[in-house]
Amino acid sequence: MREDENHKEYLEEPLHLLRKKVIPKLPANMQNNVVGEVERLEELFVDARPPRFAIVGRRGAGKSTLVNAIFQAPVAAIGTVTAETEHGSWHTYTSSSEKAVMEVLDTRGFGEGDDTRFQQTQEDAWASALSTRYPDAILFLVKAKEVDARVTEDITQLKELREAVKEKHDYLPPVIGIVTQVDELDPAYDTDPPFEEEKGANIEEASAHLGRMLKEHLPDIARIFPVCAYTVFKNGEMVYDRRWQIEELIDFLLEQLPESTWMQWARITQAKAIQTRIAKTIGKRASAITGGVGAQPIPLADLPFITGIQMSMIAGIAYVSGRKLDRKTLTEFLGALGANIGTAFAFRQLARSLSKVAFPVAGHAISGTLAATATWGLCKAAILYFIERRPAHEAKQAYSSEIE
Ligand SMILES: Nc1nc2c(ncn2[C@@H]2O[C@H](COP(=O)(O)OP(=O)(O)OP(=O)(O)O)[C@@H](O)[C@H]2O)c(=O)[nH]1
Ligand SMILES: [Mg+2]
Repeated sequence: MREDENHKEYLEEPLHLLRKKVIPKLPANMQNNVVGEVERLEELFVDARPPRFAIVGRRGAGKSTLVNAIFQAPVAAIGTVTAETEHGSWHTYTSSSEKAVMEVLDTRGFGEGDDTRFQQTQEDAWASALSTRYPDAILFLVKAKEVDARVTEDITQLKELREAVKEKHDYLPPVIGIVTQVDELDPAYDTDPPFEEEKGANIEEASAHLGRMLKEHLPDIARIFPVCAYTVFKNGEMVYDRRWQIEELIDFLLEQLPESTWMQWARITQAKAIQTRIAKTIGKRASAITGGVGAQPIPLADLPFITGIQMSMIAGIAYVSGRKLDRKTLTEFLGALGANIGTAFAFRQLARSLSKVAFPVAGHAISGTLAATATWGLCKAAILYFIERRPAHEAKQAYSSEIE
């Protein structure tokens, strides 16, 4: 797949080259620090995979609606990842542009007891659904108007699912309780967020109630979120938006997810705050690497490897913003900064020719401080350009003022 090849070329290879060519030459006492930072960037870039959730809740609880609200688009599950079982199977959700992917363990029949039409018991079904993968987190959805109806029975099943994950994968997924459809609570005339006053009080009461029930059985419950996920789409466009607390939920989920899923999460949610947060994380790590490598003067011959890390940082930030990983994306940005990138056509050549452009410094070597400063300046410029979608001259200005 083209996208995968580019992932290797732009995000993985520069780190690999640095490990192979530059790190072995560093003094032993510095190697550990730099390797540590490289590993942290590799977790984001090399181990990247889609986030996985178990979304559990009764029929009509609002599971599909929540997924749409997170994607800000009407997404349909396409295919199943593993063989469909009677109670649970993994579905892949993709945005229409197929730019972002999320995997969801759909637990049909949840809260409906053992249905005699099914051959498998709930436990067997989970065991087979969990044979290949596990959810990073479990979202437990309950309708606001039903928080006190038979929830205890559902919590028992929820615990079983969590234990099954623990048993099979030695991982105890965090559970987030989500009170859905809060707009349906009284008073009915108050239909538009932000829900305050009387409605706000009723929402708080419903959340507190679910919180108490859950804590009784799951003392380590991560958090309770009341949300409204209601949206209307026409021809793929959102024409009505009643979402409330979804951004807060998305933000909180980032912290529950492993870093290997962060880049996908940023693309799925298209939330600028999240994209910026992840871009800064990438930038800090890239700066630490380039600065660490250059704690003593960087020989000219090693400059392309430093530039390679900077380019992969820029590519990573562009990717997080929803852009493609390709040469066009990078050259567009470099052009905006006024870099003449000549005739280089492959990524590696690009780094080589850019190392002359990016550090127009006299002499035979540049310092690590300068390398780190330049990296951070490039990070700021890339955030402005790709995430904030500011014009080229503003990005250039941000870079210049950082290195002056
Ligand atoms: N007013 C309001 N309606 C909602 C909200 N979320 C979902 N709904 C409605 O509730 C109904 C059920 O929502 P779904 O998202 O289909 O529920 P589900 O859990 O996926 O249901 P199943 O797939 O059948 O198990 C739909 O008519 C939604 O439009 C909400 O926050 N507010
Ligand atoms: Mg559904």
